[in-house]
Amino acid sequence: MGYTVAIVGATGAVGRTIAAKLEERNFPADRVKFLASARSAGTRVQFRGEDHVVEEAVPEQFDGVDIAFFSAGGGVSKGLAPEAVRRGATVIDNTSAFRMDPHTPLVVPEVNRADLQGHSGLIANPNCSTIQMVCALEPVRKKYGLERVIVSTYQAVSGAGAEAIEELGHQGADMDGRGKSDASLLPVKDASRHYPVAYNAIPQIDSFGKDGYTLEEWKMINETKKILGMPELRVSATCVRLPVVTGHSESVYFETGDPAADEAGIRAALEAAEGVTVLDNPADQLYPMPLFAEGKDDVFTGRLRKDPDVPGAFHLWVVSDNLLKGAALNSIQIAEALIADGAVKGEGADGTRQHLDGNGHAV
Ligand code: A2P
Ligand code: 11C
Repeated sequence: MGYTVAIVGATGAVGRTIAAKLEERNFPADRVKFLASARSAGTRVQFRGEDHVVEEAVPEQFDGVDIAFFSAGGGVSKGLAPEAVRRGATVIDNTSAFRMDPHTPLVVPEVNRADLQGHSGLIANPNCSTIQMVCALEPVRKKYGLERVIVSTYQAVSGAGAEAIEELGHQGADMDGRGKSDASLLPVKDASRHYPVAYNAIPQIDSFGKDGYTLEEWKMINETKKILGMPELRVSATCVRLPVVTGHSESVYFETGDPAADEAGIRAALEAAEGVTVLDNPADQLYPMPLFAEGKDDVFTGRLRKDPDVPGAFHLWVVSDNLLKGAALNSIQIAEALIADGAVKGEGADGTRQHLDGNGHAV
């Protein structure tokens, strides 16, 4: 018997990608519920060749749901994810709501799958820019160690949702309006100033803290330490939004602490890593670019070179589709790992499943 799955935020950039990926990967779902806000209840989405009606995400929707993918913003997750868990669902949350909660595993399966063990129904999917970076760093860490990371990102607008993709489209259509186009969304929807992203680079993703870092930068710092299980790791980030639709790029400087580490060894570690592709041939102008990573599952790495001054330190260019490995794909891989490990909540060894309604009664 397959699973009953819910997608919360099914009309959004990530939610739609989750549905497409579930279909492509033949995910063992008997039924998929498409949930969003009351605004889009009644609209339709296509899945497995059929029309499905979008319904409002309310607690009762989770009765009988085995696996729920949340991607509708932190506020929705904070309100509804615990409800879904209480009713017996295993929640994979793509927002930042629970990521740093010490009781919530924050998982990239290729890196820290073991952290899924003993979960209590809620698993957090990391931030997109963090995921692709740790996929590239973990093989290096395993082989040579890791002491310090300094990253600058070049992030696509789809990270800010479907509306941001639309806004870039309007801005980009108007060549003469360069820099003057209407902007109402970036860098942060409810901020007092907005800037066009077309023909621009905005060094602000999410709000600023008092320390001058943005929340996106802190996500990269804190999530990286948690996923790698290295609270002592020195990490710093500068996050920038570019007029790219999909695919985040990152310039990653890392210090292994091992003066014997060399380019060939790092390249071999990356080449052997699951989900990582090395595309690195400067003589042939081969390196990763977001336009060509879009729609692909892997994390692409290239431009590997030794730091000229610091022994055991390197620079690497890392690109991945932020809606796939950065969000939908990683979430589905978490679900697949849970299924493979028999760790979907409420599932007995005999394949039976237990769900409760809002009153704690079996359904
Ligand atoms: P809706 O289409 O009804 O607004 P994106 O990240 O691309 O902007 O998408 C956000 C997703 O989160 C959309 O599917 C959106 O649905 C959904 N969403 C936003 N607010 C809520 C809410 N209060 N309850 C449930 N879903 C929500
Ligand atoms: C962006 N990385 O590209 C952000 C989106 O999962 O915490 C981050 C949302 C999240 O805008």
